[in-house]
Amino acid sequence: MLYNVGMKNIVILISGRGSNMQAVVNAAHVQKWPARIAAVISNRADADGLVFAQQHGIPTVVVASSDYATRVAFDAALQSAIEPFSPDLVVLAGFMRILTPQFVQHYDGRLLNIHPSLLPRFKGLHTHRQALQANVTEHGATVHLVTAELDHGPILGQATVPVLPDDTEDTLAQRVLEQEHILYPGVIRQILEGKR
Ligand code: NHR
Ligand code: GAR
Repeated sequence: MLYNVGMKNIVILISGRGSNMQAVVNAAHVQKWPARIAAVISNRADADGLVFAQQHGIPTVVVASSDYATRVAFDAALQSAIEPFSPDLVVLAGFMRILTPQFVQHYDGRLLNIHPSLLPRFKGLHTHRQALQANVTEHGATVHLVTAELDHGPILGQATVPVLPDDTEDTLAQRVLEQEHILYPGVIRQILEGKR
């Protein structure tokens, strides 16, 4: 295809399975977004999501966090890997490394995350366990802009699910994940359409 100047570039960062990345790739294709998934970048060489990206002709890059002694050095390498793709948006999709203020500042306003809880509740890791322990009746996921302070950035969208009496971490995580796959592409599409 000819290079299309109207196309925005999206770079997706993953650490594992990459099902949210797949949902974004599929929505971009099916809904004919004015955007290309320019690259999928993982901090782990064994991330399963890399296979899907390769099968879909998307450039992949591994920047192994284990190769870097400090967060600052890793984030500088990550930024160097991202920059050639001239991203309009950098999308965290199950990306498991806390990012330095320097990195976050560079992508200020262009860096998104999906977090598996109804922020501001249950920040950090093991959010489904946190929700079950707190005995909440509703749980869900949040898309937010990434700021230096973890899971504190401006909220762009949320999806809610019920917590059922027999839920385990796994059943709850699965119910939330199904909603993530609808929520994340929806919010990204709104941003591309200038509605946010
Ligand atoms: N970075 C900043 N600066 N701000 C945010 O809001 C970020 C971020 C990086 C990632 C995703 C986040 C989530 O949605 C995210 C938001 C990783 C950890 C974590 O503790 C916490 C939250 C999130 C991602 N990571 C460990 C670390 O020491 C490593 C854990 C592991 O490798 O398994 O980096 O939940
Ligand atoms: C998703 O539930 C995502 O919200 C969460 O991990 C899962 C990744 O799944 N993200 C975090 O916990 C970030 N710390 P995926 O790799 O299949 O998209």
